[in-house]
Amino acid sequence: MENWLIKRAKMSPNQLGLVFNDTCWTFKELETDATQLATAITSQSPTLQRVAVLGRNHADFYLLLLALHLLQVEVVVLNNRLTAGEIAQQLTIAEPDCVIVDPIFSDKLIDCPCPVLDLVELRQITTDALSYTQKPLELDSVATIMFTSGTTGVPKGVKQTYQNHLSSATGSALNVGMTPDDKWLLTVPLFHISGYSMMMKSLIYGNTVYLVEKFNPTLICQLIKEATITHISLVPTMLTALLKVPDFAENKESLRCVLLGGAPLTVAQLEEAHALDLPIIQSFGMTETASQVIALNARDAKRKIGSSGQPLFPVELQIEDPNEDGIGEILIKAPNVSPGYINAEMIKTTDGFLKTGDLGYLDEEGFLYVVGRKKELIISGGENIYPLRVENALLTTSQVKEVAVTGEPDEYWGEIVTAYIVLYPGLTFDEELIKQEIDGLVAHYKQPKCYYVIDELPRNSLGKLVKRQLPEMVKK
Ligand code: S0N
Ligand code: AMP
Ligand code: MG
Ligand code: MG
Ligand code: MG
Repeated sequence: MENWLIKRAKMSPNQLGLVFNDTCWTFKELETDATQLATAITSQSPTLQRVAVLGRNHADFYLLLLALHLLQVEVVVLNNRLTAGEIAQQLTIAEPDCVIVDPIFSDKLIDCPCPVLDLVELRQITTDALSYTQKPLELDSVATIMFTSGTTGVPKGVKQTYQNHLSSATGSALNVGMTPDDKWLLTVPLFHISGYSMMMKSLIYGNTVYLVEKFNPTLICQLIKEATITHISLVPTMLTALLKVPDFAENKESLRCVLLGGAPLTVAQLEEAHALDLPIIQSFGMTETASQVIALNARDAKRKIGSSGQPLFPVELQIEDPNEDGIGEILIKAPNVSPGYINAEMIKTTDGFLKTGDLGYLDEEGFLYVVGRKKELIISGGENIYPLRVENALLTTSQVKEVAVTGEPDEYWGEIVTAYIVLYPGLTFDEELIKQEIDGLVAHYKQPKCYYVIDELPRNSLGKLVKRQLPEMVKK
């Protein structure tokens, strides 16, 4: 089919596509600027198939993503909170032709195994002649690759096709209801599917994106009022922060949809939001499903509090091997589901359902309740953290003889990374020193926010670590 930016610029050239700080772009202007940037990129690097990007929520980065969408290359979207070493590992796995970087992150590419292009310099190149030919867009082609942390500590690159993005956008719109006049506030990172999907949706729906650089609850609250924002996507931690802003209740009148995803929310938090009459849409989704696949609708939001909702129109949902309480692994089949990882096998059932690694049950009306995880994953503020990686980093330090890392409930972050450590004999615990020693090995958000020193790790008769006994050991 036709490229989505080109099609959108033809369909609604004068509609606002992007607002960033005090600057606005119509879809026609987005197309013009993205074409300029695409031309600049190909003038530097003519034959590109896969490009990695490292940037932040900024108009330049948004235009870069649109330029790469025009070029229809595979885009490896890197998380800017990672360390240089973590980024180098992902680049070694993905083997892009080059990395395009926002210069404020240049120091994260010191170990970069491929050529690096500077986004600000590319934006300054002006050329008249188009140096690339626009190809038709094949729905089965890979549009984006986003890394998700793996249980073994090796990150896995999730392939997301154009079909995945299209199905995600249509399924969401059928639930939420969209008009071209809707204004979607983008404050989740563009490098996650939560943020990237909003850019894709905007091309597909023709609505305006208000892009915000930094998650600042007070400023976001003001922007909602000033710009009469209708839609916003949030992870639970962000909602918790917004609910604490004193005048949030007065500023939220224009909101028609507060899309929540990425992590569970407690019923108490949901009730607080409903008490304010916030139009909450609770959802369940993954990088592997190109954003939400299950969502509550506005009508059922209060009646089904605590549920993540029903499968969206293109989506099939099953619970595998339910126990006596109906709880089993959540299985998803949909055109949203990724065709696979670039470097690992994606586990699907023989009839094509993705095994999510999450546990849940369905009520009598088919609404999903997510109750836990089979996979050993910690979700803190919507960021995924696998314990093994943090444990390996801690084991390299001078004090730690043995360690177990878990996620413990936290009102703000949802879960916080907690380390239980056994010290080498004769040492006194020095938290500052540990922090220094792991800095650079794992991103800050993955570092333990809480440490406990214990005499030995709890093990069963076979010598296997029993993590669930850890909190008991330090209970006061
Ligand atoms: C929650 C956020 C905004 C917190 O970041 P903030 O407040 O900007 O922090 P900083 O000022 O940068 O740093 C302050 C200190 O806090 C540490 N830190 C930052 N983030 C975390 C974290 N998550 N956990 C623990 N610590 C954190 C910093 O390290 C710093 O500490 P020091 O000083 O020691 O360095 C931010 O984390 C954030 O943006 N989170 C959201 C991420 C996200 O979007 N996740 C979703 C991923 N999942 C999906 O995309 C699939 C689901 C989905 O598509 C979806 C999800 C949500 C909504 C809609 C959808 C959809 O379906 O469309
Ligand atoms: P990610 O790989 O960052 O896309 O994270 C996907 C994971 O987030 C899922 O596998 C779940 O563990 C978790 N998740 C997303 N939405 C929900 C929800 N509504 N309730 C509970 N967990 C969720
Ligand atoms: Mg994941
Ligand atoms: Mg920050
Ligand atoms: Mg995540």
